[in-house]
Amino acid sequence: MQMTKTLGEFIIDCQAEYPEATGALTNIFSAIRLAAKIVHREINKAGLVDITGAAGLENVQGEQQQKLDVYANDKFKAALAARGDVCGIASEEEEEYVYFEEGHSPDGRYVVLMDPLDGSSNIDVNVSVGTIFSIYRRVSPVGQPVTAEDFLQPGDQQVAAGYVIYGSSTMLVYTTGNGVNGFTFDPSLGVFYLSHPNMRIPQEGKIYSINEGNYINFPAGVKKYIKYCQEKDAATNRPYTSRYIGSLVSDFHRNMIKGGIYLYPPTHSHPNGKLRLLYECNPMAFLAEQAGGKAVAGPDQRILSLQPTELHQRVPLVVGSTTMVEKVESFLREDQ
Ligand code: AHM
Ligand code: MG
Repeated sequence: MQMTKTLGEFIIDCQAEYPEATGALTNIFSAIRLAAKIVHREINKAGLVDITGAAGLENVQGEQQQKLDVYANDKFKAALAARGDVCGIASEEEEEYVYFEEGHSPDGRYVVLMDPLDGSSNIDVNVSVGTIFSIYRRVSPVGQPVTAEDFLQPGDQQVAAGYVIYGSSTMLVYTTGNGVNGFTFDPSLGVFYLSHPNMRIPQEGKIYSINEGNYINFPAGVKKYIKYCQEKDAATNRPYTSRYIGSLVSDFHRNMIKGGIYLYPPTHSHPNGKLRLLYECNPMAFLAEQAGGKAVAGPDQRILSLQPTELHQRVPLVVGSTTMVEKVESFLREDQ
């Protein structure tokens, strides 16, 4: 495929379709794009950390090394604070939400929620990780400090969401509620190119992704679904293939392209599931729906309709190809 349109050009083209647009979202995407490039650069030399100094130590330049998830958090936070359009952020790396004080962006109309480096335990073994982000219009008055309500909005209020996958190549995939588009980074030029226009998740897939080590504690409906995936049935193309990277962004990205399902059900150690509603499940659910897929926390519990109550709230997640998600729902319903 010929790659001609850059992310910057694409965003400007989209903005031109909305004469009332103020350019705020364009600025926010510029910040995300910049931080993604910086994190990409750092991740790509992560293997050198033993040579240049591990986290908490000084590297050969005498600089303090940071853990990469803290590093990513700092870079995304700084990039977003530097634009006048974001008044606060919430992050997996921050206990409380962060208000961008006077001198930064108190007049911004948007808040950003993020997991700056999801799947970061994979870094040590050279496996793909990602950044997940979610953007809302604030509901409190502009010019005032942000409030918890600005962050605790249901996912169907998201203005935009996306992820960056730092994989065999780095990609940025996002939606503003008008389909999903993917951009691949050319590191030699420092530019993201539109490589995956109008991404659609196949209605039906044959990949299932779940941490089967937790099998004993799964709800009965999930156990039945796993057995269903493993049964032989030519008509439905079973048995399915099991693929689990343990990095939500990577598992989701593969399933979106090939068709498949990702599940993180309640477990013994995580009775509400492990993943966070606000900056993991909601953005992925928005992307899934925009690509023609589905995301639920349980039978008939659409992720995007859930009313959040806490910043770091966890919920079960079933996301991916619509037919597969509906099959899981039907198994779970039988056991209600
Ligand atoms: P993290 O945000 O602490 O990295 O945790 C989220 C990650 C997801 O990327 C991944 O799908 C999941 O945790 C894997 O969990 P587990 O190791 O329990 O299967
Ligand atoms: Mg995470």
